[in-house]
Amino acid sequence: MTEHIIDPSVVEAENAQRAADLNVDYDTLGERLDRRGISIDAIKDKVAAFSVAVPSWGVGTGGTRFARFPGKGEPRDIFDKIEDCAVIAQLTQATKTVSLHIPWDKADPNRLKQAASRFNLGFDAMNSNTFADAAGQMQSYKFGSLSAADKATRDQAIEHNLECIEIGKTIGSKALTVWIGDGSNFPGQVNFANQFEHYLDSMKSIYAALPEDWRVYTEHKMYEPAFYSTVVQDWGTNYLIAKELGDKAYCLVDLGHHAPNVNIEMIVSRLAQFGKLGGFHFNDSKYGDDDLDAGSIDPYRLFLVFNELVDIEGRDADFHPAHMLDQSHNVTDPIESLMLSAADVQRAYAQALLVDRAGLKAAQEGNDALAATQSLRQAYRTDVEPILAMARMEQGGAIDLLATYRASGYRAKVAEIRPEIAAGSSGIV
Ligand SMILES: [Mn+2]
Repeated sequence: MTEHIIDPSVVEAENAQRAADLNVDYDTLGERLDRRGISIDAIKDKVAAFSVAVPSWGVGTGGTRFARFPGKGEPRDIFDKIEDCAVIAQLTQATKTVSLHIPWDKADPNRLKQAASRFNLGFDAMNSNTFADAAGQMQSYKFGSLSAADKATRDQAIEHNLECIEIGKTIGSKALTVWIGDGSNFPGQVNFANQFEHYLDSMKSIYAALPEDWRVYTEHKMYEPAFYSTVVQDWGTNYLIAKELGDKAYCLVDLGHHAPNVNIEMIVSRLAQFGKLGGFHFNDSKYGDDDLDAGSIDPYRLFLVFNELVDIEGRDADFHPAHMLDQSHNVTDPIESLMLSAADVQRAYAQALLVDRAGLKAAQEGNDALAATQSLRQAYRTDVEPILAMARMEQGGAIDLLATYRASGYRAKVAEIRPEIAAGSSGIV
């Protein structure tokens, strides 16, 4: 039986205050959608089946290069993090898996499995870390990891990824995500071709150790921490990697890892068309890789990404990209941010499901630009909140995420148990 961290009676009491209004709103929206030939229940069922993974590191306060300001009741270890993830899952009913970062979350794999199964949580992709030095490691990643000039450093980075796969096998993960910070800070510092060749050779060794039913996701990022050149800098290089490695290799798109104003939804379409779109890291940004909450800055872009995903789903029934939130929470309670972000990702999906695909196709083929774009805007402008709230309520989640979480007093309770952490001079990125 699934254990609940928030007493279900709290959720029920909060929902009881809002259920009557929700039923009216749901029926009203149902009638409106019915006029457009859309079954609200069918949309709700798809929304209910949708899940986005929570990254273990997301439940702690992030930080910037300048400072980190920890909140109250910060998780002390991976087991506290799993409990915070369980709260998010209980209230949203939209985050059924947790994604681990090694070595940050290193623990006895059997204990990890037990801890997650108490709350009926599964494990999403494993994330390796060769962008920072772990305590006691022999070689430093200061000048690179999988693409380092030094062979002993590359071997150590490969070995670390193999260890991530081993842990993942025990806890039931089915994928490895690799993001490296390798690159250079000065023109001439590295030879681009040699560096990329080292990277590909290292990735081939990792790929060879993947179990049959696993995938490897490589994640591109334009810049940072390397500020002149980055080895895996864009979707073009990422596609080359996935092609070079083989059928189990896919590209991962992090919404924040692109130049400003880049047409990300088009990248999504291109990668999917050639069978190499593996999944997403959802977040939002204003200027760069800001790791702000998904849908908080440009919700229309998030919708446009999901518009492509629904289009691809319609053409390929076997299309199952991995979804994960990848955010850094500096000024909010991470649990609150992650709950609302999960709901916003669901919202974009629900809105994309409302697009009149036949009408859109006819407008496109008839070169009616305005009718085509209007069919997207009509879907985007529909307030789908009653669909999301109904999907949550029916599964035991909260109609009002924020109000219910705050009424539960969870943060104050864990603050009593978990000791306060001193503010640091720099944070995780
Ligand atoms: Mn990411």
